[in-house]
Amino acid sequence: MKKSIRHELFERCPKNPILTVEDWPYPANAVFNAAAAIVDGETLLLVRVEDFRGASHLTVARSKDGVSNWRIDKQPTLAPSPAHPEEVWGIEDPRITWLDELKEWAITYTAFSSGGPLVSLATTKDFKKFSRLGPVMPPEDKDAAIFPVKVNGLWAMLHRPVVGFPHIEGHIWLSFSPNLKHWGEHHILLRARQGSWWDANKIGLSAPPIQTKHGWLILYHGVRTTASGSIYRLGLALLDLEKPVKVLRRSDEWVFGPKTSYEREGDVDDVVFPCGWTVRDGTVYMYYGAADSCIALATAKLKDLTDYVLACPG
Ligand code: M1P
Repeated sequence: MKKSIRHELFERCPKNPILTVEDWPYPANAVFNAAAAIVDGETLLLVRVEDFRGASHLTVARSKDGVSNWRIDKQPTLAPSPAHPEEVWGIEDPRITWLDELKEWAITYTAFSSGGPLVSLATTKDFKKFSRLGPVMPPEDKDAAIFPVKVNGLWAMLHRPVVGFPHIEGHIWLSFSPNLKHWGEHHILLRARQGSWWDANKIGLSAPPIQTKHGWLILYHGVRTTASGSIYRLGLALLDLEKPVKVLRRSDEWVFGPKTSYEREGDVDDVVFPCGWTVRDGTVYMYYGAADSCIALATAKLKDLTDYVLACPG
């Protein structure tokens, strides 16, 4: 039977995968799930690197065009700190946000503590020296990113706690803080759907929100459980610019999913997992971990994404 072909919003880079362990200056099992930002006119990826024990650390890779000629730090840029016991089993899946008010970058990441994965926060001005604020959400919580500007005088963070009752579920929450360290005013924002949906039971924020004139553009992953494992796919949503607790739109269909061999086969099959996207001249560069093994790139016009999400159900 012929499968129906539909228009895809994102176009895969012909050079995919753009970064693999073969490119790494030191031995590693996998490089994936990288945060992304434009720093000094270059693309900077903060890459999750998994070593041969299974623990992860973060390493910076820089490129002028965001596609090729990556310059990779010769050793881990941000490694788990013995002074931070919550990082005992590694640090994973960072997201980067520029906080103009503080003139520094905020990095949210998963710290794998002996009590489970939690959200930790660090700041940096140069991606060389980092100041840790420590855990900001207790386990199990992941997939966090900070908004670049305050909302009604407070910092805002999207994150994904997991609950185990009556069955395992993960929804995206929005919380607020006066100082980046202490978080409260927790709101459930985007619920995982149920039943046969592609984003049933567990979802999580992918890249940090992008500010557009129509609202905050949200990229999130949905996890579909099947007989042969999970499939990680991506959807879009739009939040109100002034009151991001209000979801204006949400895509019914996924907008990107595993298709190519590097997305379908790896340490964890059938995973596309972006932790960062950048915007250059109206084009969105989405950097994603493919099958928990390598890093790939797909691009889309920002206008196409906002047109699409504006046409989605309210
Ligand atoms: O293996 C797929 C992904 O699984 C986890 O994602 P989540 O908890 O959001 O479902 C993370 O371990 C992630 O790093 C990994 O890519």
